[in-house]
Amino acid sequence: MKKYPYYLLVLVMFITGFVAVAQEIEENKNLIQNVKGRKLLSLNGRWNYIIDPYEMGFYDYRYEPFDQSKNRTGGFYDNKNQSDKSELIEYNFDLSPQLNVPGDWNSQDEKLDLYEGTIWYRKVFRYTPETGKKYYLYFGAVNYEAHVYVNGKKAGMHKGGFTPFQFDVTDKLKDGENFVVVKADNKRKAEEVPTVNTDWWNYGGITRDVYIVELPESHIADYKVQLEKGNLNLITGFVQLDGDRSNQPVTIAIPELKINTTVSTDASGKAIFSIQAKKISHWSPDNPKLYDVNVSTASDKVKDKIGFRTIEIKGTDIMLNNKSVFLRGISIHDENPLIKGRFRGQGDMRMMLEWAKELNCNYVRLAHYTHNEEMVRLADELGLMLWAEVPVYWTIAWENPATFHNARQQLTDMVDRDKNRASVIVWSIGNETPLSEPRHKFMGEMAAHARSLDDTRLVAAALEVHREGTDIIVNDPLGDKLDLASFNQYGGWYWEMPQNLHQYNFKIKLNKPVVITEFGGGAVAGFHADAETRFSEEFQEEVYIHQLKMLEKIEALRGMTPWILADFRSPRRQHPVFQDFWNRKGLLSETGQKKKAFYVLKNYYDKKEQEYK
Ligand code: GCB
Repeated sequence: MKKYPYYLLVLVMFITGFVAVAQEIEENKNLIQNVKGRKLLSLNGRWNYIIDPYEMGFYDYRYEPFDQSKNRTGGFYDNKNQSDKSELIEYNFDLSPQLNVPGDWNSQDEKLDLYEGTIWYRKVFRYTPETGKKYYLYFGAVNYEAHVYVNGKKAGMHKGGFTPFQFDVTDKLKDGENFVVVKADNKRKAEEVPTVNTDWWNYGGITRDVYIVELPESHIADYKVQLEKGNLNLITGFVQLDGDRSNQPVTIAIPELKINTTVSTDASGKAIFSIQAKKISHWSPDNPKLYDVNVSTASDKVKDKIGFRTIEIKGTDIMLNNKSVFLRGISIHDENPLIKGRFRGQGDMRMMLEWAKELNCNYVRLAHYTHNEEMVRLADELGLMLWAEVPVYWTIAWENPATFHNARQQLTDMVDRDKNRASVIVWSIGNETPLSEPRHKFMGEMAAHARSLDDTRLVAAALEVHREGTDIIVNDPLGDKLDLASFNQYGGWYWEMPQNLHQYNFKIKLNKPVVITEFGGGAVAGFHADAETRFSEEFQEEVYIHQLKMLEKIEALRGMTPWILADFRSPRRQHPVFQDFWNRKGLLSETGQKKKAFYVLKNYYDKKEQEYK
């Protein structure tokens, strides 16, 4: 890297408003690839918690933070207990109730159902760190802002509710009893990503796994092993070392393909490789083949399971391994309707993906933010292609540099984490973002960033549409920078009755494959009436029947992800009888009951499957 004078750098960062942000993400580099393939101590389980709506564990009564660097003690992260009976301490973790981690707090304590604010978590554990090793504290996700302390010392802070982060805690762990304290704050803010207004529940807390990761001092930090764009036989990628890194031999072995290649790292610790392979059994929904891949150095080794496939656009076709596919999809939130909460583990995720398979899907949209790594690995295993998305949703603060930086970081972290998963075929940079110049600039840069991170997948977004008379017009200028003509439209629900949709025609200015990212309507499972009665299963069924007829008129139609697999919770859905905080557009209810529209879509997908055989 070219060296600029320090003061110049600081000046530039200050002018662009990046100073605070740069500090926040300082420690969040080289996210550990394949964390579950590492030596771990799981910190999942019961954590004590303190609800702190006034943040008295963080600020004093003059609203000054208990700043460690100024030696101002008093924060809850001290995890104090009375040292004698007269000492005044106005909190106590030992005597506080417990929450399950992973898990949102809303679904675990009735009084937290609608809570938005700060909760302190504490976990005590025993550990024996060894000398000559590196230790990271790794979080799958915490919604939204997390301040993390180890044995009373700040490890770092992270913003963003759906992507993993880690802190180097090598010098903070000790032999014997240790404690981690997390301040998790899910207050919505206009300049954050997502912003204040969404159509999903703002589940708070430590919603994904927590681990202490032990690594050799010189270790494999990251790697990518994928097919070269457009080449079904060339495996390319890189390995990035941390610690002692330059001029190190790195071996990539795929025994089943008789591959065993050793390359050397450059001065930055990166080794790139390109390996000609013979007779790869390519990954697809019909053949979700995963290969054992071993990456090793003199001091470290890691094992992964990786599928190899190509995904490209050819005119208006989507080519999977050079064969045109139709994306028979469905949208999914990271929420188990049966427990009214975020997925807590593999079982919840498997249930959702098995429902998608029952619908005869080969594709799923993981809306509207990054889902669990486990979900993506399950899709690899079950043979489901994925649309993976960041929560750039609706009215983001387009002109705020820190907001852009945050969104871009979330995109980077998602791509970093999932770049080895064959199932992911689309990186989505956002959903239904209203047109304006600042938005075009923001989203244009996001698209370019996605491509610079990974050129082996498609880049897309749910674009804006509008209507003129009976024309549904898709001419969002962002479309030029994307691979798909993908958009949401709610004919038959938010506008027009289903029976009249046949009058409508699409005017799509993009010569690209058309993938409908959303359509749908709401129904209460078990509520039966005529097809004109809102919230009846028959009304929803009618929406699907007429939507599918209307969509079939689009010559370039190559897929869809109707909204949505299962009913989900949303504070925007207020009708006391039909909704009661549930968005009812699910094809399954919150008890897992299939609605009539489920079968309409399934029949359509059965036909499509035959068409594309
Ligand atoms: C949309 C949004 C989705 C909503 C859905 C609805 O366009 O993308 O997040 O939940 O509509 O139900 O209105």
